[in-house]
Amino acid sequence: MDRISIHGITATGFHGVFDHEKRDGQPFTVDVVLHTDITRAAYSDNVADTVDYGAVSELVVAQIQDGPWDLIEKLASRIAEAILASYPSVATVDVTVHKPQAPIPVPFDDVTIGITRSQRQHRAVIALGSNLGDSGQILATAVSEIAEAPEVELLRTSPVARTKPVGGPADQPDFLNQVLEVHTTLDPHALLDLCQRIENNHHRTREVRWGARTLDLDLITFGNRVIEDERLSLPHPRARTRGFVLAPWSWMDPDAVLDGQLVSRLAEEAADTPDITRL
Ligand code: PH2
Ligand code: MG
Ligand code: MG
Repeated sequence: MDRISIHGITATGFHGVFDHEKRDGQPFTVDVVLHTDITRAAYSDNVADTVDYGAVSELVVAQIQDGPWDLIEKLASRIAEAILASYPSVATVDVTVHKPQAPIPVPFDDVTIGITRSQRQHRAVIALGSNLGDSGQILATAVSEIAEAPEVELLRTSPVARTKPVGGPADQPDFLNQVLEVHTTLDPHALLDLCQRIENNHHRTREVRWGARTLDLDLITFGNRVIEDERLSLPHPRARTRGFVLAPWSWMDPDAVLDGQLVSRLAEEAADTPDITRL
């Protein structure tokens, strides 16, 4: 992972256990190291593709001026949380808070707290389908595109399934289907955005519901999250009856559970499962 470091951000704060510290204030100095992938910015030369160190510095100063808190542990933790919340592309942040004028009754140079905090990882299941073009190649490319996203870590991939079309126009070719499990620091809607960007890379058009498609990426589960909005229903409302999702999912993860039921059991019960071939 690449790093953006800012050293010596200084402001007056009022943190401390003693009353005189909360009354008089003193200088606090902060160093931050942002662990983030700068590949896209290096290519585009566009500040919108990276983390603006000026904005981060202002955010740090705002945290120094907030409170007051008794402990610099608390200040360091608030700074880390604020940076991770504002910048999803920062995977990990190191924060050091210096309090060089702390009330320590012996000669000393500096006292610091150093912490490292990371984005919370969520586990998500994504289903892929294709029945137009070179579907095997399209699925393989889509898997690498998902894996290459800096906020996504590919955990497991299922074998590919050849499946009969379920629903939609009658004369469609067979599908290839596959299921992935990922760790991601993205929220569900941002993961959906990523999936739709990858679909669009493969010239996916959305004319016919359940019609033939070069690539379909469906978010099946996102941790235990239950979501029902205009863009997203989680867990995917049709996954529990679709052998073309359940069968490859159960091959990848025999212990997987959906809605309190074993995915392998649901796969056995799905109407389209008998026509599925494992490639
Ligand atoms: N996707 C659909 C509708 N029908 N049938 C199969 N076999 N595989 C799919 O991926 C599929 C489908 C809607 O996305
Ligand atoms: Mg679909
Ligand atoms: Mg879809």
